[in-house]
Amino acid sequence: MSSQCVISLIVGFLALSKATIISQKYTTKVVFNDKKSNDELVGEYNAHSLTECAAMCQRECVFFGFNSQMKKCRTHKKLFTCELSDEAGWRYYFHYDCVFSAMPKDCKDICEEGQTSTGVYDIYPYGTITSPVRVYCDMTTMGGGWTAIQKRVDGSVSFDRNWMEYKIGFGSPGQNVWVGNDVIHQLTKECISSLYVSITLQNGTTLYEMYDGFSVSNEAGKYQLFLTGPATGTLGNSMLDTGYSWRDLSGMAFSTPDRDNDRSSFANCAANYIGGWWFNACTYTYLNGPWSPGSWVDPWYPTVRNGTSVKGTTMMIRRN
Ligand SMILES: [Ca+2]
Repeated sequence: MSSQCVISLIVGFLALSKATIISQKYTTKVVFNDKKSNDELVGEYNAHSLTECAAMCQRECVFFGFNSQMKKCRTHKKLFTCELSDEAGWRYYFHYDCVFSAMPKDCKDICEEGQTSTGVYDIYPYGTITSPVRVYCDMTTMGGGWTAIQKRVDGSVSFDRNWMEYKIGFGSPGQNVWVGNDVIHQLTKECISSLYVSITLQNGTTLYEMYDGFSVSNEAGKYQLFLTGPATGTLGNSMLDTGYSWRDLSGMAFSTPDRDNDRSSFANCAANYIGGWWFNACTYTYLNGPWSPGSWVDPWYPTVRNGTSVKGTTMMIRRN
């Protein structure tokens, strides 16, 4: 079944207006007439009424069918089907709450659904089915459920980008990617997340640092970074505790070569460092630099100095 088909079904549902509410959670609006789907059937039960049937649509149930003649009720895990066949007497209904909760808003939700494979998934951070974001989910590191906001595997994608490109994101999930500042804000605006940063060196060694608190404000707030500890790991706490207040990054606005929001009155850090970041004046940590070791200024001072050949980087977040 095509994804377009899935979307048209769901959009059709979202377009339903003024359905009669049985209870807070259910609508009597008939969505399929004399149609049946056995896709992701949870179970078939006896039910005297539509209300009783609706009440059987609990966890994992996204839509349900009631046959008033047979007094039967079917509950289904998913509505992702277009392969419907005729079956007399059945009417199908959506379960409001579950339609929305069935859409994972981040990789943590996908992990909690039981997905254990690291890879690329669609998430719905905006809560609407029409605006999915394709992301890389790490399901193994530190318990899994991490949404990658930045990843680099080689130098094939330039991170020397302007404000708009960092806003909407660029690259390909699972390869080289910046997920986009709007998405990062959306993912962190309601719940504080943890941040996991890693740098893999040419010899295969991976160093990491994990921060307990990470969130980013909206565009009007210049995607200001809020970062708190405690920090643990092998890279060192260079984003926060540098020993120089003009290098610490918490509270910094995001800057790109075309938007100097940094704390240096004489330098344009993003232009000098060739990429976007939460520059202070300027920084001791910088994951978005030019791939060439000669041009990439201190990815993570003092652990990974400039001139170090980097094999890969990752920035991932997970709701606390
Ligand atoms: Ca400046």
